[in-house]
Amino acid sequence: MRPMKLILFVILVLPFTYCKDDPGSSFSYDNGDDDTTKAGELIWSDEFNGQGAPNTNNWTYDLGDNGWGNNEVQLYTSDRKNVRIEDGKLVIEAVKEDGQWTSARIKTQNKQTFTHVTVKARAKLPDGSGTWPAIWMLGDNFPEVGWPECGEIDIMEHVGKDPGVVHSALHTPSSYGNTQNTGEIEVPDFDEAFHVYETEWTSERISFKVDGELFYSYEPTEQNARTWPYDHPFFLIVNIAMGGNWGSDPQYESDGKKNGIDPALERARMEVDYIRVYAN
Ligand SMILES: [Ca+2]
Repeated sequence: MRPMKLILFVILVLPFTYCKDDPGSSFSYDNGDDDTTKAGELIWSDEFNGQGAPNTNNWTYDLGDNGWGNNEVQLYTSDRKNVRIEDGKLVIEAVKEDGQWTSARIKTQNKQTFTHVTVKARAKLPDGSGTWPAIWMLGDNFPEVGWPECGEIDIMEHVGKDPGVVHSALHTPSSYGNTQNTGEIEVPDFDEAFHVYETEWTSERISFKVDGELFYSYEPTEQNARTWPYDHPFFLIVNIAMGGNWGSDPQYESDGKKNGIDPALERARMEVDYIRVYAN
């Protein structure tokens, strides 16, 4: 290849095609890498600056009202009333209009994916029984292998019917749904203050912290496809579900559905100041 063509190839093509796959390395990610990243180094972030829609370099949408596998009641939209950048924050807001809940679920699928990284998300959560906000990750082979084979990492989940208790969990072929691989921590001012929800994911274990305080760690004694679907890229998801198998509050349910939401609730708002991803 002639030098000028080689330079153009390096500048234009390599950043989009290079995929780090070094088995001797303690970290990898597939969204462009200069091969000099050190543990603890910031490799990607969204600070949610600007106004309007989330950055399309990073985020795309899940849309619709199919219940999302959990009998959830909300309709996911990409409308600014449900998802927007405002005052340096990502705002996801579930809204009730004419009895119908709309909300948003955004994801970095096919845009930004990561393997063996630490994720820190600084967020303030919604209050209200029936809300179910989450910041989480799903294996990018989900379309091919399905769930739970792709693996799931729940960085933060909160159900408003049990206010002030933040949950983190892993879903794997060996334990999923009502998974045994879960931990929780009390965050009494979850809806009034920003806290840093953190997951440290290495090739050996996945640990969960709030404001730096470790409260759960998953480290199977034997790693195999059933216990450890965590050696491939994952994408990020941020959403507020309403009702659903876990979020629904039984005291407000009707017609035998998982639609238990405080009838006095009109809005539920989550704000995310940043999501930062670091090499491990
Ligand atoms: Ca910010």
